[in-house]
Amino acid sequence: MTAQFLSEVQAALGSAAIKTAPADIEHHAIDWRKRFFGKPLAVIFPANTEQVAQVVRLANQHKVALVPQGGNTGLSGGATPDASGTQAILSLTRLTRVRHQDAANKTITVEAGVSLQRVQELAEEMGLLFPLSLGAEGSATIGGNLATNAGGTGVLRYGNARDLCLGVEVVTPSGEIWNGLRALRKDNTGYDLRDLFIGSEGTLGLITAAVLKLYPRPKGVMTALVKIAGPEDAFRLLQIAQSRCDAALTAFEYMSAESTQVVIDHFPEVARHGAQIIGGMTTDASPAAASGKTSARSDCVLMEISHAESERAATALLESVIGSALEEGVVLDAIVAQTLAQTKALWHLRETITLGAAEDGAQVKLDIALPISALVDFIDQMNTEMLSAFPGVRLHNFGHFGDGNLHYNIGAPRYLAAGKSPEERRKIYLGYVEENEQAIRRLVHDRVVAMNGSISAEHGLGQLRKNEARRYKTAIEFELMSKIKLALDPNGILNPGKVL
Ligand code: FAD
Ligand code: 2HG
Ligand code: ZN
Repeated sequence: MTAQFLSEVQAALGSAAIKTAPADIEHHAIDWRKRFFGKPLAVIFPANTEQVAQVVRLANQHKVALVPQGGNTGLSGGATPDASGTQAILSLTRLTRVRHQDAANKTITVEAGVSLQRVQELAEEMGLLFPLSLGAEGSATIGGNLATNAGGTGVLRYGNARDLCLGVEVVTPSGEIWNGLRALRKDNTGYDLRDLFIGSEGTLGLITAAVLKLYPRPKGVMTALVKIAGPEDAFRLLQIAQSRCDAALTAFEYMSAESTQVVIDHFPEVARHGAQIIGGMTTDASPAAASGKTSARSDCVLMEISHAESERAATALLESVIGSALEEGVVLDAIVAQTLAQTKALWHLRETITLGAAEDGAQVKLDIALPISALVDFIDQMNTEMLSAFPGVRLHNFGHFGDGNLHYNIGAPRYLAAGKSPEERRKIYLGYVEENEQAIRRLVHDRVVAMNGSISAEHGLGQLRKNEARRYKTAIEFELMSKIKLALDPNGILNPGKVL
């Protein structure tokens, strides 16, 4: 059955569109974090929407499951097949055409395999802004961004991927093509199918193209890295910034001292740019090390203010926020980026936390959302509870504080690997995480749900949180989701074993 499927796909798409050699497909079979290991039947690379539809029709005929994949940067194992050797990965990365650019309507229509970074560049060439922004934007695709309803660092002002999409083209699980590429900001003509597919993590349809919403480029964008005493001051700073700037506050990212420590440890040259604020530098590059001392580590906030009119206006706003916060004792110190290079360096520090953590070894990854008013209580209570239940663990808590979204990640106790080689350390940390992950997740998620929060703000359920969603979603919510899946994909062809 699977052999017949592959030979028919080959006849339809050509042999270059199918890869089966282990060396060619290995990096498609493992997720970015190297926590899920699949064994795909093949990786199929259709070149256009019609070919995607052909593959899906053949998959239905032969009852072969398809796992959609874009840049494979997802953090929940959604793009990784199971280990049965019967599921085929359907990569959308060859769908890279830019179909339409409409500066007057402020929209761009691109195919699913175009990288997020490319869309940002195209928008810039149009004199506009595509504000979705995340650390993996060089590899992540628009199809993957929409399928996961990605968040990132611009949500505070511009919303998540769903808010930035006006229309989609979708290949349904039965292999039909739905052209929903409407470039409209208002369209109340029945059920919102677009929003059904966005965030469905490849379980309801294959997104093959999308109309994306662009914005005017602000004339002034100013960034500051700010040292704070703890989460409560992050909250107070957010209130000050929002009351003074309203929508001009375009990013507000919190980083606990422990979260930037992995950047200090593994990418000291990146951490150096924020050393004055984050402290703790122990490398030769740091002023503290040069003076023979190690400074105390601090929590911090990366704050961005954008102004439609001018850089001067953005600077004035940022300085007024920092001035008030200093006066009220909310902020201990601040670096305001003076050049584009400094701005990039501060953002690079923030975006390197995930890479630093990966270099450090396994962590328990959490991606929670809470009402912003509950964040401080959550962090305070959770930190105490966590350290008492799992003594010595590292609280790598950071993220999109302004959206109420924290990556409340937990690292294995550092002492476990004291004096060990990096390879041994990674093995030890992985062992700790494997042993304690379920209990840690339960502890955090029980509290999050009790405080009316969400167990996934932006990374999705994939396979990582599938069972947890069952635990926390109400029976009716789960039943409605299952009915939708069954109605659209009765043969269970698309991404089985994910989400539901
Ligand atoms: P993949 O990983 O290939 O797939 C993700 C899911 O979407 C899978 O379920 C897959 O089956 C499905 N899928 C992919 N393409 C399609 C398609 N065309 N049609 C239907 N289904 C499809 N995420 C955030 O939200 N915010 C962040 O700030 C953020 N930062 C990150 C930083 C780093 C360093 C890394 C490694 C990841 C980060 N992520 C973040 C997670 C990830 O980048 C996003 O989830 C991204 O949207 C995934 O895009 P992708 O193309 O890599 O999708
Ligand atoms: C980010 O905000 C990403 O940088 C990744 O969502 C979060 O590493 C993580 O857990
Ligand atoms: Zn994030």
